[in-house]
Amino acid sequence: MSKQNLAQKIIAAHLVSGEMKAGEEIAIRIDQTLTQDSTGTMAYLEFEAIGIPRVKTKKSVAYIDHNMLQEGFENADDHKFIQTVTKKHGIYFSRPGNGICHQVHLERFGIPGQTLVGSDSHTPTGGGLGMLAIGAGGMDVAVAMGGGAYYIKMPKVVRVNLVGKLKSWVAAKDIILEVLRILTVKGGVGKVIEYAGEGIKTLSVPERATITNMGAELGATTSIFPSDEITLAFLKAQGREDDYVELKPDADAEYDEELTIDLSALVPMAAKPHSPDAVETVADIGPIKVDQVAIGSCTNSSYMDMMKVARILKGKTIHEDVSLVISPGSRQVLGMLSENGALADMIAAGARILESGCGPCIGMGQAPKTNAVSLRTFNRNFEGRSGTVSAGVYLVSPETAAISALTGVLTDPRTLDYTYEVEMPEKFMVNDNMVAEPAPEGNHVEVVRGPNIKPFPVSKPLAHQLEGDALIKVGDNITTDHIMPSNAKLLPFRSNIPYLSEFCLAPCDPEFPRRAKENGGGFIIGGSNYGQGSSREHAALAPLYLGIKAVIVKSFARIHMANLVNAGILPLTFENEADYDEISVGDTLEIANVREQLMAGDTIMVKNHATGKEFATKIAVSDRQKDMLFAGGLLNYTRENN
Ligand code: MIC
Ligand code: SF4
Repeated sequence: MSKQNLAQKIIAAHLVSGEMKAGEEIAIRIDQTLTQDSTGTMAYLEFEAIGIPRVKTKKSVAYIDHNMLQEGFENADDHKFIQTVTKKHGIYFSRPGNGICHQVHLERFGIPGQTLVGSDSHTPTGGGLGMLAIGAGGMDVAVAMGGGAYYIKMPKVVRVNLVGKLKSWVAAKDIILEVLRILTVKGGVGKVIEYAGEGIKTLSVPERATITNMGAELGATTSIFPSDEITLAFLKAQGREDDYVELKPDADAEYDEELTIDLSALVPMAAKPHSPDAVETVADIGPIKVDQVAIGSCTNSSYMDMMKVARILKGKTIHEDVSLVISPGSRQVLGMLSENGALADMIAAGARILESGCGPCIGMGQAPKTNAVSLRTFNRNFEGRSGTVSAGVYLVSPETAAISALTGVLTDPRTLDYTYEVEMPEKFMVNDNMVAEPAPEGNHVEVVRGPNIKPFPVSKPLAHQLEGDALIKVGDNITTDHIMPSNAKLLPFRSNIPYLSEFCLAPCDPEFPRRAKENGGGFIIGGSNYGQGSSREHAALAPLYLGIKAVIVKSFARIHMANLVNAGILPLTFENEADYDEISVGDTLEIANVREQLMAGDTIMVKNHATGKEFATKIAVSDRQKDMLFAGGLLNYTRENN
């Protein structure tokens, strides 16, 4: 078939079943998987439960990058479990300190044209290399590791046409912030964002990866760049030129939507608190006083980003009211900075250097002060995610972050009186000695399970009737950071759902977990784009543990909806959004003959006993997902069908 865009080409080459018609469920073969530690523990427990002895992918890698503080034994227990379970089952293990999963995967393992699913929403970083890289819940990754297909709705494909060239001190981050400004945090749902146009030739692979990484904030299925001579140069510098394949859309490829961005017209931008799409130019926001600057994360921690930061800081001292923390994305980056002296420039300027990991991005330390303004080069600025509820986080480029750390106020880097270009190194510092290979034969490896490793909750087959109270009613754009908060105190408990469930939806209503338990479960009511953000399946497993039977909202974010189905919880959307207004917390809701209703179609009628009215909801799931709901989730379904 000609006229295919790049996303369609890769999907077609991996298609297992389904029709490539937008909105239809398709199954694709998965070449690679990745996990990180905070979702990985659960993913490997699930992989064990499936009972397949050895992964069937071309390459699966487990990273340790999120839970790094080791305040108690819990994180270390998780690390040891992941290290041993991966050794046994054929998975590579990137040891703590080796770097952030997406950065290291891009450097060392990603291959153009291959498919990757990862138990982290920023897996699309691999799209910077021309991979079809998709974030998913841990159970989906476990199934993919076992050789099972990955199911998605065939996405629409949006062509983002880049023309022109960025001006000095305007960054790749400003491009994706502009896309977010235009499309918003819901604008990418059900879509792949494919970059094209002559402007892409001006962007290196790490810059492309910044853009595909933060495509997650659009709610997109993934984002992708072609694989071209720039990709080859990057792979060559990583000593991996053999992994290169050229990939581009057909000349006459068709797209569902198009958008053009003139790079030469862009200026430095910032996403204001508390949403990645609340974007304005740095100049328009003005010189607000800054308390903290954090540079790093899977969005902006490449060698090239860090070199720009070091150049800006060189010979200067950070403002006395600013705390500057820097976490280079990988050991490769940190090693190169330390070898060429850039690290010394950062330290001399007063930067606090953190280990290569997610760190403050997921609230693992460095919570800012009360009412702080924190500038971060990260991808999410949801309320409270920094660890300080009253803090306002602004998402900016490394260039804007570095100059603002010096001036103490939000500053446009174009005010610098010099320019600086970082050349792509001819050779990166390559050393894979912190990636442990799996055992050739896993049978003899003992999996170490410390006391922090708890079994995951098992759901029951779908009942005939669902009845319970509306336990909570929340508004639009509720994130998984609301549903299942993550911070330095909670992240160590990612394999302990009973404990985590006590904090479920607590940022919206601290009484929710108690109410859910006292009522023996019930319903969650929400607005649009419910569950945006992280891929953490804990945002479905904790509600499952609390007895949630269905979540009724105006619309869902993609990964969270899949996770609810995987957990056996009904994801329902109001047919008529006005019905949302008619429900109050405490109303008793009933779904009679739910199995029959589900069997019959996509409308599920819900009775509200408080108002006496019945209202219609929709369930946008495939037949396969219906079977999963009948079985009580993906694991039960997989066991039944093996
Ligand atoms: C995030 O950025 O929110 C995380 C932490 O990386 C999550 C994964 C998790 O919750 O463990 C994500 O993006 O999927
Ligand atoms: Fe880690 Fe932050 Fe990236 Fe999530 S977004 S993978 S927490 S660096």
